Amino acid sequence: MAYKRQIGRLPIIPANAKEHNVVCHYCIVGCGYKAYTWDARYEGGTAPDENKFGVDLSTQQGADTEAWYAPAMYNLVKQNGHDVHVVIKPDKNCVVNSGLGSVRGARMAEMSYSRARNTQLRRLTDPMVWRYGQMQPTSWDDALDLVARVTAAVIAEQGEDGVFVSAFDHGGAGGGYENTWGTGKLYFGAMKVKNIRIHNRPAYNSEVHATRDMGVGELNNCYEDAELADTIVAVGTNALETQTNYFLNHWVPNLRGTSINKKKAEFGNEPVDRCRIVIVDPRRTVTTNACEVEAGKENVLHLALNSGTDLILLNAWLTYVADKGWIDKAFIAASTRDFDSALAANKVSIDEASRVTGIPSGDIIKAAEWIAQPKHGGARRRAMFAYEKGLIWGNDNYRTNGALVNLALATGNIGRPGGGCVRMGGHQEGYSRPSDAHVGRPAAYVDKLLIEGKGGVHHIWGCDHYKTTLNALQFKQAYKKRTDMVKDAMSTATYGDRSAMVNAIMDAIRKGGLFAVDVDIVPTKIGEACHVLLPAATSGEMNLTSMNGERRMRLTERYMDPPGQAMPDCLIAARIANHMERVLRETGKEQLADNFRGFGWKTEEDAFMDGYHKHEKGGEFVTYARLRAMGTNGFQEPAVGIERLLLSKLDLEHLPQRLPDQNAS
Ligand SMILES: Nc1nc2c(c(=O)[nH]1)N[C@H]1C(S)=C(S)[C@@H](COP(=O)(O)OP(=O)(O)OC[C@H]3O[C@@H](n4cnc5c(=O)[nH]c(N)nc54)[C@H](O)[C@@H]3O)O[C@H]1N2
Ligand SMILES: Nc1nc2c(c(=O)[nH]1)N[C@H]1C(S)=C(S)[C@@H](COP(=O)(O)OP(=O)(O)OC[C@H]3O[C@@H](n4cnc5c(=O)[nH]c(N)nc54)[C@H](O)[C@@H]3O)O[C@H]1N2
Ligand code: SF4
Ligand SMILES: [Mo]
Repeated sequence: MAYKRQIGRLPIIPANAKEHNVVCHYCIVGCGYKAYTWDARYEGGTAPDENKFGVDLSTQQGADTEAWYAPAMYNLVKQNGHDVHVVIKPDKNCVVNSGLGSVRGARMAEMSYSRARNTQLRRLTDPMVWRYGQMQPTSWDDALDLVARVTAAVIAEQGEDGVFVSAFDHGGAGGGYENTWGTGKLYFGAMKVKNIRIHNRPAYNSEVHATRDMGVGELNNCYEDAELADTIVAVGTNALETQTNYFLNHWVPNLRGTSINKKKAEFGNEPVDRCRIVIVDPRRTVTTNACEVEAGKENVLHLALNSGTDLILLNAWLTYVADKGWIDKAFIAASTRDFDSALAANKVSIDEASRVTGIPSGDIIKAAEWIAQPKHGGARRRAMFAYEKGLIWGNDNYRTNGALVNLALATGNIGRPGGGCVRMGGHQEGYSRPSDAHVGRPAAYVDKLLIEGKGGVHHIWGCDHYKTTLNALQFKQAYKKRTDMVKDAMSTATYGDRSAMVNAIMDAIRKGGLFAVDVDIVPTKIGEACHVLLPAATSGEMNLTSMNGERRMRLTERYMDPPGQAMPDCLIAARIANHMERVLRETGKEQLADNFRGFGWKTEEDAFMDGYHKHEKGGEFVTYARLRAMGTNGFQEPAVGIERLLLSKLDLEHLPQRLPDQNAS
């Protein structure tokens, strides 16, 4: 972490500072920011025409002034090789956060690589290889030649199933449509890698299979729906801490009652009730406390269930609201199948639910009333269901997730204003890859296979099993042993003798060793076991597209240089492919080599145009230029109805009319 601010006074942003669109990469919410950069030799002045804010800074500013920034929002960085000041501050005009920052996003500048101010100096600046007993810096060509030769040799002996991969599948830093496409085209296009896992789970599968299998994509509403709901049902989500500005900017106004005019405008004569919230969480979280402060205790129901008992609670609610007739029969008939058998199969009494969950029966019933009892005049109550890791990482999450979707469907709360049954989300999203159908279901349990000694080479992209996998201790023990075998073998060969080196590595692999390559922005724990480290550029050091929890797609514009030789992940993937092609041709494997063509990208924009633009629904309408013009508000995916946002009449031709993509995870 960076605390050395070393500054007594912050420079004034000059009127002619460059302005870049930025989306905070730290979490799913994707708050809009602006990065201002200008030559380090100058600064603006206090006169209105001398500063970016256009106000007289020689006078005291008001309490809510925008003409201000905090030390954490400032740094001195490189841009095209020159020193520039950078200020990254929340964008008041972004509808996601309306100018709010958070303890994470508002430190983006301070958390940038700066040699002048000594921040983030632990960033990887050069490719590193294991050479004579330690990691040593080298060139891209040297490091990638080694990676390609070992990977090709493993494929020759074990086939592509010997190539193990761990890779982000999300947006934001260590992700984005550019980088998921780059890695995806490498492992699912050029190769058909089956032993692949995602950053946060040891297999290549969905976190929320059930909702998808039910035909309900997990990001099916807008942040604005939280302002319109009569009741919010929060299951296993601690939104104040983990989706901060979604909570503050869209839940709180409803909890406070200040979104009432929005509701009236949206729903006309429908009765407007005070927003209530049901929180299902074994712990009393800061979110629960904040809700009580904002909505009043009488409008907050915290159900501190026994952990892992959500399924029975959700089914008891479904049973109860159906018995009471508080269901949306027309919606059920038009949009669902087999409702009666679902109801019969999942019947649970309130008493039984109370016994298992430990929640008093009265509270379970009260919550059911808040969720589904019609409002006065018989109007349907609008409920928004939000869930995250407390449900997703629970045992039996398939059925639990399905039970929550059942309840939302039964009460007619999918695809309606003020409704939704949604993940709150983790990282941003940004999934664009060739088909993963060859992985199959159930997907390989990659970490277990690694523990069991399977695989010859492991490519890791922006994730750290040592810290975040299941059964981490056993994983570390097995992994260290296997990668140490290769390290010891490498020390027996002269580094400059590439074929002797590859032979030594392959000998160790045959005995159970594992060759590991880590692509990250900093040294990681699992990186300590690796033989090659490849330095990635991150958000702001490259142009990067992603979407947030309401499918809002934006472009973060590059505003600074990556450290040293670091490159965007998509270009690292492309260069690995180039080296694979070269090495395979050298050894006469022309056919295999041909698979690695099509990676001539020079920039991340090339990767975007090859991936998202060509392959995603409506992607043909999405370009960097258009995204830049759409600023920090961007548009909500899929790219249909984009005619309202497009720049010229010409753009109106051939509009696609398709449904949302279900690929993102
Ligand atoms: N014990 C425990 N384990 C957990 C969880 C938990 O709550 N407790 N949560 C689970 C969940 S939900 C998640 S999402 C995972 C998170 O686990 P990870 O995804 O492994 O963790 P992150 O910290 O998000 O990022 C991983 C790495 O990405 C690197 N990185 C950042 N930007 C870039 C970039 O632009 N390019 C590249 N190549 N790398 C980059 C960072 O330096 C970091 O080392 O953990 C899971 N595991
Ligand atoms: N500050 C910050 N924000 C982040 C992240 C971060 O690292 N730091 N990471 C991002 C990522 S990748 C993710 S996935 C999200 C995670 O966001 P959340 O899911 O909101 O966070 P968690 O703390 O993992 O879990 C939420 C709640 O689940 C509760 N819980 C535990 N067991 C059960 C249970 O059996 N039933 C129910 N109903 N609840 C239970 C816990 O008490 C906890 O309060 O956060 C994102 N935002
Ligand atoms: S809420 Fe999330 S996206 Fe917004 S500033 Fe905080 S960390 Fe960044
Ligand atoms: Mo996550």
